[in-house]
Amino acid sequence: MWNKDFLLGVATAAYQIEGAATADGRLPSIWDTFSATPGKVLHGDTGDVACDHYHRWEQDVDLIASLHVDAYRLSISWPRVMDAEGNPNRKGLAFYKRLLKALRERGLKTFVTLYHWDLPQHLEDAGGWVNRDTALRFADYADLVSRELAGLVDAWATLNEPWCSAYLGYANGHHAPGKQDIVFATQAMHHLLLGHGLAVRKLRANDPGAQVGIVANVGRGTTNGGSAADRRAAELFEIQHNNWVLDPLLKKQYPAALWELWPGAQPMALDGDMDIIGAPLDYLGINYYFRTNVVSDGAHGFTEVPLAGVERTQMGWEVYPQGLYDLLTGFKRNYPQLPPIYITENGTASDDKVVDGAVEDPQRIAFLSRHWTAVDSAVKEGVDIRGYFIWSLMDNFEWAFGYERRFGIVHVDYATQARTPKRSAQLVKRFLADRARRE
Ligand code: PNW
Repeated sequence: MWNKDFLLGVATAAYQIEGAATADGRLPSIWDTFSATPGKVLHGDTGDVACDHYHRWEQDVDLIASLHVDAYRLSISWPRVMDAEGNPNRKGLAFYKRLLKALRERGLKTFVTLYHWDLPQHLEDAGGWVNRDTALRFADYADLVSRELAGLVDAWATLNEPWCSAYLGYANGHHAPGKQDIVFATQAMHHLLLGHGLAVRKLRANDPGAQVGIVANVGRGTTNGGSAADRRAAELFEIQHNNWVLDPLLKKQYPAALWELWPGAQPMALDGDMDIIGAPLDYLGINYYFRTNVVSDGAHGFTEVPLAGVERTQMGWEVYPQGLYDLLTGFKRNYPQLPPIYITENGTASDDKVVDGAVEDPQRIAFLSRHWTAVDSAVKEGVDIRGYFIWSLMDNFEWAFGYERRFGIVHVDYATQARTPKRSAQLVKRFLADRARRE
């Protein structure tokens, strides 16, 4: 797997790194509103400045190139490139054109996500993803961006992690817009997926040379309980996390078990929607972080019971590389239509220590190497995996956890915006230099 045909990259997202929240006519997004609402984000942190990447992008392109990675995954900020009437914001578009050209000049492949959670606030004010019209607005946005940036992108992704947008945004309220109603969440998911399908048509028409896909976060669910109900609970966990998104995309239907879990929460769908949603994909992006242990809740669902004595990260997430192997091989078994896969995110937050001026992150180094082994094993089992992106290039705004949780292989000192490659980044760089020598 470790040859230059298997892409190794680093990933970021617009709201998490760009800052410049009001520059050049950028409109507010739901994350500006959410992070400015007291109690929503740890320490009241916001993305107003973040890593100031909007102003420091040239230096950041140098940084990415210095790692010798093959590819860079970024996202476009919808409220930066389109005004409330749907007209282009030329300054915002020019930023991404400059950035993508610079990446291409360095020989980097570009993976561009259209929606990494920063919905324009004016669309949320009109109902957000619960409103079917947002799917149509998303297709307009995809149309604009793919006409403007055609030829500069190797692989488009429509959405990043629709599960997070729908469930964390509209059911448990941990993410923007902070709504708490499962009926909203299932409707939001349907419109996210519909928006995806409509956007796929625009991307293919406007940029025929690029790959078109979507990115889903997947979680492994297991149980330490002994009953059949507990085993069913673990299945339901995965149905709720993974199949809620993957079945519509790859089987053109929602898993029926969802409506046992959430009676009465079926979304309103129109004739033809599932065919739009299930349009063929060139690739599927998979983001994997951890395993969740569950038992039966005694009714039709599951309850999480954290396992004791396992290794956890700065997020409290269990380190469980086996889960990535289990999921990848399971998808190959269960989805005849499974397209080629890129691991579009994997990585860990850790509490790094500065020792003699170097940033030491031993937990991240072990995490990455164990997950690479899991991916390698899945490739050997015949799963078609074409690349792997580390989340993240650099420390950034970790959503509800603000700046306290650090996922970067490059350390960011937010007071000075100094970027310092951590030990993990040095290892990645050395690994890729060795690979280049072998080729
Ligand atoms: C992903 N969960 O978010 C996102 O794509 C990134 O922007 C983010 O920084 C990264 O993973 C680390 O969190 C997730 O609760 C957030 O299962 C929450 C979950 C999964 C992914």
